[in-house]
Amino acid sequence: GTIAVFWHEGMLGHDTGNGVFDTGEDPSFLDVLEKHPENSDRVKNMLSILRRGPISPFISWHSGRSALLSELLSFHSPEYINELVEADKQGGKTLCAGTFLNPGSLDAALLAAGTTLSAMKYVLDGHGKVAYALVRPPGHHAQPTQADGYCFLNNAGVAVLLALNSGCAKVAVIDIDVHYGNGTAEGFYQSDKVLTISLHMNHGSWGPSHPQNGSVDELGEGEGFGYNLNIPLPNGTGNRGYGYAMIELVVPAIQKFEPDMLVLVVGQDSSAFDPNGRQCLTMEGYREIGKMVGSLANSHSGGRLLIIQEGGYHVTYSAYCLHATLEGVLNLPLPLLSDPIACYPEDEAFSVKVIESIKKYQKANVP
Ligand code: 6DK
Ligand code: ZN
Repeated sequence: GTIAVFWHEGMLGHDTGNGVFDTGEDPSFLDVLEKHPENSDRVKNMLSILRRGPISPFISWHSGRSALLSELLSFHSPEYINELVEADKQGGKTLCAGTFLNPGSLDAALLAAGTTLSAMKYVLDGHGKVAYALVRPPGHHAQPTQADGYCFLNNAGVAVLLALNSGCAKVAVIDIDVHYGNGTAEGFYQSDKVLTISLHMNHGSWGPSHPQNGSVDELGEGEGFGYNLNIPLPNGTGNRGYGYAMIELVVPAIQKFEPDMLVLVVGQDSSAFDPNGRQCLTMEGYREIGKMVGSLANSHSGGRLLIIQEGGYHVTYSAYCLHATLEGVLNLPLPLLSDPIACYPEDEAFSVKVIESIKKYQKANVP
């Protein structure tokens, strides 16, 4: 198979600036400020690894487009869209912590939403089975009536509504970004047509987890009760824990729901090297998740799968994890790209053995 990648250069025009963003600390202590984690470098590397990495023969390239304001109103309120348009006209505005609408930001956000719509339409029209929307700014925190956590427009939300309005009866969303996909969950909280599943950091153990909800008891409301599944996982869960959560929780939920369309909302901030996450996935874990999601699509949604980019802030490793995820989705028999940095032996006996041998050595040699 191949994956149709949708992209538009204009999304690079969202400039998030420099500062101390991960924790909100006072920047006056520091002489060297980092770029905002959600900067254009990260997607430039995602783009280039798909263009020039070993997966490139399996990729077809498609241009994204700008969303019309009217296309956003299925998910967002007219008042909120107006607020964005006004803020843009006035030269920009900070909408909430870490979420800056600067000149060029609204254009980029419209391109992200429109590019996601193009990718969804491509799959709906049957041009291909699997599409990937390489988009920024991200979307899964954006709620019907407000911006949140670097997100302005809910790219997944508008695409899901396009699917529902194009004859899909049921759509399932699996969100593996390290943060809770609260905006998407909220948009479909009362719907039994959209199953939203989010795997994310649980809260309380580490500061920058965002937002401060996403617990297991938030199951949806009214007709939507039982159609929002939250899977909050402890810091350090890693490949095996994510694999187990997929097999034990996600796979059965999708089997039961039988969606016509599957959406994978992907963030590489669940990786072991991400400044904004502590979940310790490596390329291997992403490859396995990709494999499972690809196989779920094949057995339940006629192979139809839309993948949407969200967070992922390590400028090198995010690109590598994206590559690994797409390898998994394609179910390629051998890894095409090896992991340049991860070494997380998960077998406890390994370190026990090493320590025992050091003990033995010291006993014999230290006077
Ligand atoms: N920081 C995302 O990866 C976005 O899910 C994550 C957004 C995290 C926001 C963390 C936050 C502060 C706190 C205080 C002051 C400034 C900044 F949407 C995705 F991009 F995918 O609130
Ligand atoms: Zn995230």
